[in-house]
Amino acid sequence: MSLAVGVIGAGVMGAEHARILRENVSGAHLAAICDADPARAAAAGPGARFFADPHALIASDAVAAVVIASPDATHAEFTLAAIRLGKPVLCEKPIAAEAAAGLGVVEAEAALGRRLVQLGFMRRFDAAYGEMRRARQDGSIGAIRLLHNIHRNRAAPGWFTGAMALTNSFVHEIDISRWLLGSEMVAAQIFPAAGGGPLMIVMRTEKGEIVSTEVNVNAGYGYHVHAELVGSQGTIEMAAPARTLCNLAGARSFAFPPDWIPRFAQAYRTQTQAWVDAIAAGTSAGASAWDGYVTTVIAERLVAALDAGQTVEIALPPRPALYAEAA
Ligand code: ISE
Repeated sequence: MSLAVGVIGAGVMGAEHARILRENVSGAHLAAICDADPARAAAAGPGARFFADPHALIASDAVAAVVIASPDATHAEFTLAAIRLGKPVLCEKPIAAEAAAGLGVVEAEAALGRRLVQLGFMRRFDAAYGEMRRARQDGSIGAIRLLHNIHRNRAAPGWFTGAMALTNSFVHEIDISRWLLGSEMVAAQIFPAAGGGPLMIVMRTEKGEIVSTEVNVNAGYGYHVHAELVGSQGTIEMAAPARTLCNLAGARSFAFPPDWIPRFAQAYRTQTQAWVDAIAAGTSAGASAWDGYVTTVIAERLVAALDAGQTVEIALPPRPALYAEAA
């Protein structure tokens, strides 16, 4: 039986989720779509049932599972509504705009005793990150010492506030670094460059690994994500983010994509398929609500530390048994 999915939000990510459900996923279909703008919703979900009210979509009998791709501040509210109705959710990151709201989601799911929430940390489904994680697991580059991350966006949209470089962008590196290393972060320090950005963040893990990240939301030239894992015997890093090279006018070059969708197209598709398959199998996949909460706690602590430049110690509440396995 095909899973009837309702998508909340028809902006850049909502439209992409709707397209993936219509074109790239087996075992599920786009049943409903919700957006404040009916024309935008119709363009993203031709033939899907339109809802103006997200809560009506979540409650509808025509919807068995929900993708949340609305503005960050609404994620926790809609996820909680789905948990109350026992409906599985694929929620775009972050889990919430504030850590306290993220904890509310974790507590609701832990009280239910069953994982219904998958966080949209799609990088876990990216082939390059997967190879890097396997290199750590099989010990091929020796003991892991460092991880260097680069996260550059071409240009931040007008509505992107300063704190969102941490709460909306850097949460990806928090999650992927925990997942790559299999370690929890225990301390972090942030250094804004002159003028307020780019940001340089250094984190330390419980095992003493160091994670450096440049977050640059206005890099100018394109979308560019890079990572290099440094071990005691060697390193493993991402290759150029391109399938082809162009030889022209005395130079060899490749193009950077304008945003994250082309770079992570395969990861988004694999993520959605894993979500659908896990629902059918009664299991769970990808990042959990707990993983989402942890990233939001760290991002929030760093927002508070931005001006002070102090080292932030990271303290988390006990991990509920539901999330016993490591990230
Ligand atoms: C955006 O919301 C995403 O999730 C992208 O993957 C990320 O690279 C970008 O910085 C975020 O703003």
